[in-house]
Amino acid sequence: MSEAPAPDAIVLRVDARQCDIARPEDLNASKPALLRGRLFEGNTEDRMPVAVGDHVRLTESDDGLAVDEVLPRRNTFARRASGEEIQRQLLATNFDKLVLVTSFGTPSFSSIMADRILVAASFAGIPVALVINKTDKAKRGKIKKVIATYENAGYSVLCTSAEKEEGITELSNLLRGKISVLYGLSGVGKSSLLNCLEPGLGLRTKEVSSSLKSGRHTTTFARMWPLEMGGAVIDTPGVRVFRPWGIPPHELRLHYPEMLALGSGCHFPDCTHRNEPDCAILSALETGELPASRHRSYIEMMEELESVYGGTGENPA
Ligand SMILES: Nc1nc2c(ncn2[C@@H]2O[C@H](COP(=O)(O)OP(=O)(O)O)[C@@H](O)[C@H]2O)c(=O)[nH]1
Ligand SMILES: [Mg+2]
Ligand SMILES: [Zn+2]
Repeated sequence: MSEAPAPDAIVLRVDARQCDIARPEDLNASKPALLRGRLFEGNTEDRMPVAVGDHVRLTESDDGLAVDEVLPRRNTFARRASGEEIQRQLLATNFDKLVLVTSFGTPSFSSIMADRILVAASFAGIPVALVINKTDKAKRGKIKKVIATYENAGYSVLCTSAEKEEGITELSNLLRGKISVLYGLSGVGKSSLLNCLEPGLGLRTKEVSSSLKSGRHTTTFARMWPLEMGGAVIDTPGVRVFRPWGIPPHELRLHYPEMLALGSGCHFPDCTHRNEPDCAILSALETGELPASRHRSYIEMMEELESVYGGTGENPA
């Protein structure tokens, strides 16, 4: 059987044994490609060695295209996979911006969930924007408090309503010309926002979700969609649990921008902001300068990371 190299491509979608790929200059021309068994060999860290956004080397044979090799990644966004083993689940790679979509109403805003994802983006070195959707579902005061918490922490925050078509121009400005990942709980309005943004694209995402609904065991898959205005978005299935991957516990505090700034006032340079004396973070909590929700999510994640990665992670055995 003849086998010849084919031009490198970008992965648009991945399922158990196969993926969809396209040449970077025409992301609309998607083709299926098999995943070679050797991609799985010797990789115990990842549940699935290929992710949306990967640049891959291909070969073409009578069986069609096959992925031979994943080229070096410029970044990876991942979480800890569910299950007994400590494994990484790659969510997307090689992209410019993570757009964390949250909402009021249903589902309601979860600061714990938001903070977990923001920390993971920071750990991956990926710029992030926070979108608060369904602003038509909440009182002004409630929204204002959330905006203040995250703007004061140093994040860029955008309020939208897909229902009232508010904030859509600002959202296009955020996405234009870049590769972005839309990430957040199921039902926050990711697909609806995409519909508002580019009706043609919205139709395609709708088709995808209805076909997946009718499938068996519907594991849903992330998918990259090229945007007419330039750039692309990776629409992701709803997430219910988000456990950060690979963050050494003592580094967690570096991924809360406002705590990093305030923490320079702590007595101990390696203060974990839990019960140390003269802790600037605990003082800021008392005065209300640091919102309780931010410290709460920090403590929760810290305990989780310590139980997974052991101790404070500072003196690995
Ligand atoms: N009231 C209101 N409902 C919205 C808004 N955006 C989306 N929805 C509704 O929320 C539900 C879930 O939206 P969908 O786009 O499928 O969420 P996804 O799972 O994040 O893609 C749908 O019934 C939408 O009509 C909004 O801004 N305001
Ligand atoms: Mg959706
Ligand atoms: Zn401290």
